[in-house]
Amino acid sequence: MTTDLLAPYTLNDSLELKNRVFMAPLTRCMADDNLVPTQDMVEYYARRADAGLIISEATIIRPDAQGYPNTPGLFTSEQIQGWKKVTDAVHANGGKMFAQLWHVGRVAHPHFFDGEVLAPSAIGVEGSVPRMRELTYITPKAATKEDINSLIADFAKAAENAIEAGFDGVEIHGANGYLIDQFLHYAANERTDEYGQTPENMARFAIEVTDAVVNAVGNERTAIRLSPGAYFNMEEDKRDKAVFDYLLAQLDDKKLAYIHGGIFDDSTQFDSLEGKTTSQYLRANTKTSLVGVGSYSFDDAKQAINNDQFDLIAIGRPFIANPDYISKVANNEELVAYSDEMLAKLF
Ligand code: FNR
Ligand code: 8K6
Repeated sequence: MTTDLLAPYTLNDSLELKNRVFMAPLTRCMADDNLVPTQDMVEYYARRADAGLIISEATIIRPDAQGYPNTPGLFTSEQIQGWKKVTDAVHANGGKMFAQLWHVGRVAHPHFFDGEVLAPSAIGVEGSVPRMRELTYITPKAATKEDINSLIADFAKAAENAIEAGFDGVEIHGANGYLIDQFLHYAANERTDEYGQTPENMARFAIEVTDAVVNAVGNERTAIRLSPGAYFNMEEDKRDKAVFDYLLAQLDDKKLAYIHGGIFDDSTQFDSLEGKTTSQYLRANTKTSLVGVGSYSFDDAKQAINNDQFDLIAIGRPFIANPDYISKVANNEELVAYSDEMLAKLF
């Protein structure tokens, strides 16, 4: 029997979804200068409420989490009220929405805030901020134990704020070379304390953040995105796999809503994952509901789910190009092709 991706689906007996197609988190850099969601953002998300679950664009947990212009936040009451308008509009259209909680770590830039750039270790990235190429990345400060405790507390606080803002849950952004991912890869983590050197230690920050968020909002409302293969602002290292093996085994006990791969093209095979793709590796190492992503067409996603490669699919760029993605694929209508120029405005 083939699975109908567009039929209602109950995730973990707790979250009723209209279908198995998520809108992937997509940074748009369109919040106002106080990092508050705008009316255009309300309408942009409301137009996409036919997705089974919308995952918000990555949303910063506190000021020093910022690495790109006008990315929204979830740490002021104004930002919470702004997001409430978004979630109300999505709910009014019958949709559901999780907030993606973000700290960019060493990819932050002090242009955006007063203070230091924090990361696991004082290892910088090459290059400069997208859209603001004059801002060259700086060498971060290795977070102290006190910094780490405050980061964990601020992830939990942002999760609470997300629920206050009307989100149905949160996805911890543990992927794509940002703060949590920096702890998980040897290329960015040279710590010699209990957060470095061994898989158990390198997974500790991700686990502590997850535990704090679960404690704040509940396991069924907590998900995490992970990039076991390094591909964005990160160098691959064959030792990384043992860190993810350990982390995934620990996460399984927490009964999270889902695990979501972080990758642009899921046909990418990683040497560090013994030649596996992101979804192949994750499927083999977690029992948690798995969301696949990365350059999938609807038909390819259907086939992958029918082959039991993952349970749900997240669609990114096609959802930018087609606000009515779900009705188009349901009716076999042709999709508008995505192009980078579409990032210039919300529609
Ligand atoms: C992204 N992606 C991304 N990922 C994430 O975890 N948080 C984010 O905020 C963003 N922002 C973002 C912006 C833009 C413009 C693009 C194109 C991508 C990655 C995204 O969620 C997804 O993994 C990829 O786009 C691959 O899926 P598609 O687009 O091939 O379906
Ligand atoms: C849209 C501007 C703000 C940037 C937000 C960060 C999200 C990433 C945007 C796309 C970057 C593409 C990088 C793809 C790397 C693939 C390497 C194989």
